[in-house]
Amino acid sequence: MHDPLSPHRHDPNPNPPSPSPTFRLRLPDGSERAVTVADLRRMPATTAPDCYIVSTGHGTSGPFTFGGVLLLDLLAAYMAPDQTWTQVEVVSGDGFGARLYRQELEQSGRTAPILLAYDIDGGPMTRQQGLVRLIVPGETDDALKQVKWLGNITVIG
Ligand SMILES: Nc1nc2c(c(=O)[nH]1)N[C@H]1C(S)=C(S)[C@@H](COP(=O)(O)O)O[C@H]1N2
Ligand SMILES: [Mo]
Repeated sequence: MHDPLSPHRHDPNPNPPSPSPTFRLRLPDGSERAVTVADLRRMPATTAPDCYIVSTGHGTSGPFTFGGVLLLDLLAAYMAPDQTWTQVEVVSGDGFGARLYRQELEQSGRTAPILLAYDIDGGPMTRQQGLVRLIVPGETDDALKQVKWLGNITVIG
């Protein structure tokens, strides 16, 4: 099977792999949690305005305002502050993934916030639209980091 994290050109898949937006979070200590949209909505919310999805399949769409949780805030909610980690793998249920390095996450800060998005333009994103979707506002390379339908997030120590 194709490694979801290796470089890929990809025709964007319009079809959610399953009805459920719950995803699994795997931590460096080997523990696993199921994370629901309700869990995300209880965490601090962050908004990313003026986002474009630069699609290889159907051209650029946007601008969109995405709302959700900073990936860094999710990690802070589930990991001890002294936990060592270097990178995060984000993979969808349909086998599409992106790897994010700690430096990229920390440098994007709040100007180009890297989000797990559940809202789009002020309302809830549908599963069809990508719920829960990784949004990397600084990425314009064929939308290869704008992962729809998060299935697993693995934090590497
Ligand atoms: N889960 C998943 N996410 C994905 C893809 C995919 O096939 N599956 N395709 C990517 C690519 S290559 C593009 S261009 C965009 C398309 O996003 P859109 O359908 O919202 O326009 O989604 C990205 N995220
Ligand atoms: Mo793409």
